[in-house]
Amino acid sequence: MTKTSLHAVLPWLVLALLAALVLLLPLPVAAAAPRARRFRIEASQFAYSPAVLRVNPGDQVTIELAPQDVVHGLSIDSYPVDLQADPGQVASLTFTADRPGVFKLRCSVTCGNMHPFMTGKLQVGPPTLLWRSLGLALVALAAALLPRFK
Ligand SMILES: [Cu+2]
Repeated sequence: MTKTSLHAVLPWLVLALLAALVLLLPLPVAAAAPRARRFRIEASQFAYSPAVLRVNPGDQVTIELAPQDVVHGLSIDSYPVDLQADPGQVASLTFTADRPGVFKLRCSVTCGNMHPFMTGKLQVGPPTLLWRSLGLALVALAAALLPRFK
């Protein structure tokens, strides 16, 4: 390999290495001690309030479902959570958030015509996918700018 071709290839190698690092490197997660978290979720046609629950992996999460108008339910994908309550009543349940990721909250009672859109989300741990996509976008930007600096 001549000196000039190495000079041309090297920046791309560095970028490829950076991209691999962004994808594979474990993120420095602040190791928070598991805590007890309690969420009172008010449900009404056709939304939850709050609709987004953020917890750390290992947290003991208690959910209180409090329907405001008609009977509503709440289930969480991949978690053994399924609550139902009448308006004015509260149903609650505690579970351990032992799976990191983002999981959908769904109403498990047909509560009206917009019922399928009654959703929310449980985010367990930091949004690593978001950070990795941002990192990749930066590497792609660097790659796009690279030829200009020759
Ligand atoms: Cu509902």
